[in-house]
Amino acid sequence: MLALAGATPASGGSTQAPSWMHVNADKKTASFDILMAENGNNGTLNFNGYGHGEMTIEVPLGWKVHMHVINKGEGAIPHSLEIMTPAEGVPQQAVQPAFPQAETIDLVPGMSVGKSDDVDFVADKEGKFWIMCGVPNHAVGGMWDWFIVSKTATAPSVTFKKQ
Ligand SMILES: [Cu+2]
Repeated sequence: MLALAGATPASGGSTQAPSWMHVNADKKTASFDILMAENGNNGTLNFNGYGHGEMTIEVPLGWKVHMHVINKGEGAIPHSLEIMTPAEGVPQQAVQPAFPQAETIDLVPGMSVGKSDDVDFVADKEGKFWIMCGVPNHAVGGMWDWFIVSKTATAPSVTFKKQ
């Protein structure tokens, strides 16, 4: 059972450098603090408050990506995070990550409330990817956002689109 996902990332949205993004241009490293279930948005199925593709994180091709991922726990259920290659629809649960190591621990059962993990990978292929929760039915429920690796971007950025 697949759910339809938005076909394109946020465009015409508001591009920002949020406080939870840290950039080291010399080391070509982009760091992001990701709070899973940060608040009640989308029934708590969100990353930093965003789901259903409302948030787009973009990094330049070849940069190192560090994500400090915490289950903030609004809703008091487990969550996880992975970067995946978009498919026809959002998958029911975790699939093979798009980049080696681009996944948290407890990918399918989810990390319990308060648990954190560090995800490190190299954004070594261009394209549009999804940030999604691997816990069954969460991505289908909207717990997914965009992750773009761009050959033309010169710095990391985050774009928000309210739907
Ligand atoms: Cu989840």
